[in-house]
Amino acid sequence: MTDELVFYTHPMSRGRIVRWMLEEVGQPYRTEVMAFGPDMKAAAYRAINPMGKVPALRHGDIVVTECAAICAYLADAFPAAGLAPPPGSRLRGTYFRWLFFGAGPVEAAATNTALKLAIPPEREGTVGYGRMADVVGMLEHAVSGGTYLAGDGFTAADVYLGSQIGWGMQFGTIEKRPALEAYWARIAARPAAVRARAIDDALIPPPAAEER
Ligand SMILES: N[C@@H](CCC(=O)N[C@@H](CS)C(=O)NCC(=O)O)C(=O)O
Repeated sequence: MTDELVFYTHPMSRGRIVRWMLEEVGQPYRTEVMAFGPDMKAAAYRAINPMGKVPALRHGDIVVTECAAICAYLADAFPAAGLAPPPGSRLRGTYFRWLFFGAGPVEAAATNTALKLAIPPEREGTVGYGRMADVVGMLEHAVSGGTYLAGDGFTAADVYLGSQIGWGMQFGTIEKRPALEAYWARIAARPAAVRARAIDDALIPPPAAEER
């Protein structure tokens, strides 16, 4: 077993969140770019992620999938980067709150909005996110408590939920609000975020290479 970090991604995917996190962590990693379509669904890659989706991270013989889990894992695996409140800190409650709010309600609400799947008002009590207006209100609440989501320090929760806020506003799945825009402008300017965007932008294949 080695301790190598291998990052499976596509430059136009949620893998951009993990790239940002890896750049924040600052440890060496190797990127495996997976083409959408048959390669991603082939047995070789399903041995890494049976879902046949990106991103995935392999750290030695451990595989982590799911953007939020990968971000949280990296923060814990490399504590010197200071990307999570330390174990025992009550701020971990806030940190987990926003990580999981992103992975559950925000992800579902944004996907349903993108697909124009409307929740009938009488079923909002059944749906985990209730209604989009409340999700956006909650996001405003999350970014309004301080500079970052979990106290004064930037954490993996900012990488993950921040990415959903920023890209959600960009793609029109999350309504723009001044507090959300100000928060996104603040975190998207971080050197690691800028570096990550540049790396992924350079990896975007020309259209013909993606046609199958
Ligand atoms: N819940 C997963 C979502 C992963 C996902 O849906 N990835 C998309 C790209 S953003 C994908 O791999 N799509 C290709 C496919 O399903 O064939 C996460 O948060 O990591």
